[in-house]
Amino acid sequence: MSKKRVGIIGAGPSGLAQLRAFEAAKKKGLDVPEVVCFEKQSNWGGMWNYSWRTGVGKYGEPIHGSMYKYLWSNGPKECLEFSDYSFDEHFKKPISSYPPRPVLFDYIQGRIKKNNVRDYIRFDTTVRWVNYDEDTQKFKIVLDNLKLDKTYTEEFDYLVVASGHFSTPNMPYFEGIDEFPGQVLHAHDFRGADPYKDQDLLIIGSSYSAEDIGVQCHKHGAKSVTLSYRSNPIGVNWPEGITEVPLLKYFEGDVAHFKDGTSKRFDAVVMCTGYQHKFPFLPDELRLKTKNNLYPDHLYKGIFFNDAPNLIYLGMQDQYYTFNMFDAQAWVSRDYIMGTYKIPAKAERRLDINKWLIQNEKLKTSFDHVDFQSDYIKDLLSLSDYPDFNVDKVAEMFKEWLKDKDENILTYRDKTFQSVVTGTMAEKHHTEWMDELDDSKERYLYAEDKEEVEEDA
Ligand code: FAD
Ligand code: NA7
Repeated sequence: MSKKRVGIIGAGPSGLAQLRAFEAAKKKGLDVPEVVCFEKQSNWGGMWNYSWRTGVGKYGEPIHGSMYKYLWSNGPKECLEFSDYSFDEHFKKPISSYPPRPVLFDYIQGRIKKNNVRDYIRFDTTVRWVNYDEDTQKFKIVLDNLKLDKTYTEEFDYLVVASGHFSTPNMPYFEGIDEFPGQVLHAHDFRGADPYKDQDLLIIGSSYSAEDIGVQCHKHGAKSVTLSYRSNPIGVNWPEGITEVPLLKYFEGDVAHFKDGTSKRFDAVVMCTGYQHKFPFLPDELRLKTKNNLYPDHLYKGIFFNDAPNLIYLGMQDQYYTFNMFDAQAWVSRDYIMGTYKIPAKAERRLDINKWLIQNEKLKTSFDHVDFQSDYIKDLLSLSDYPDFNVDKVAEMFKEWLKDKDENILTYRDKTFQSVVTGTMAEKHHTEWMDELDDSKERYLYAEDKEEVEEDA
């Protein structure tokens, strides 16, 4: 009998987790299916693979990356640590709790470089369209080899969608914006604070991107940062130079008028207004339709598409947990594909989904959100052999992190946490975050050693 075939769309942290899960089974001597991963970029890492480009890439595909220069982890690394590949194993020494992007990118790659995972990935390949044949229960996938400009088709028994959901901007309209003389862009196209030095910057939104881009621009020398919220302000203790105001109503030239009757002149506008879950390669009946939330409807165990469970979505939730959640999902997905984890009938799956949706509706505070996603992780961990980790302790760290941010948004990244995987306490970074303008891996990992060498010489 020929081997079952599994197609994975995307080689970001979620797709790589799926590949790693199969590798782990193979190492145990199990007979794994044939796995192929399609990645439209030329390298792996998804969001963590920084792109200086905006708009379209060298082959004319929409740019996936939304990350920017000077991006430091926005949560403690101890909350996302792989439980089968620790930070200690990778870096061979304790590091701080909030590393910059290149350091986390290095960590993600360390685990997969140990295996031959790269051989399973077809880079520069976009998944253009998917057809599902109900009779044969096979997915027919139309692929574009971007380098060769060749279109071809392949068939799979299972399809894992790991294409991310922080890439297609949600871009609202505000009256008068068409006449605004300065730059207007979405966070997706923001590539770093440098252009906004000495500028008055308006940011729309009150979630992670608004907070992080606002604080980064403040740190790197913006004259003023004004954050405009629709529902709730971020409400932390803002330093002088950052203010929060209610929603923008309209522009008059370069002057923005807000709902509370106040107004101010701006040089540039960054829309930190979130992203759309967008799957242009999936037909209507297979497409996940959801907003950014902690439990998207139609996904059993947060991953199996209820109408066709051989279609598996990874990482589609709003995220407190990231890398370790993708892992926990990928291990369950693998066991389903390999037949060692059975799912119940559709109606029973619907009841389970409803149970989570009802709980999700009841959540009020950020602490509730953390507890909810922690419960979800525990549920996943109970279903596979992904190495257990102390989820309650991680939930506590998330709550500490939320409190730290409330207290001082400029210094929370100087705090340290203890790993639940190794017990190692993080080191303080050699430079306080507000004074550290260089986010390179070399400076982060070796600057201190270098200074010592220079002093000794
Ligand atoms: P992605 O990383 O988005 O990867 C999806 C992959 O799919 C990409 O490589 C893409 O090219 C590929 N793809 C998409 N469509 C196709 C197609 N049709 N064909 C082939 N390939 C395709 N998380 C944290 O834990 N800490 C942080 O500090 C943090 N900061 C963030 C900052 C920003 C600005 C953003 C946008 C996100 C941040 N995140 C952070 C969350 C981040 O999204 C996750 O850490 C992680 O990257 C999600 O992994 P993923 O594999 O699900 O998706
Ligand atoms: P989020 O977390 O989805 O937040 C989107 C924000 O945009 C949120 O504050 C919304 O306000 C706001 N929004 C959405 N539409 C509008 C309109 N029309 N007008 C004003 N404000 C609006 O996205 P982020 O980009 O912050 O974070 C996504 C990921 O990127 C995250 O994982 C980070 O790690 C980085 P609301 O509260 O709904 O009123």
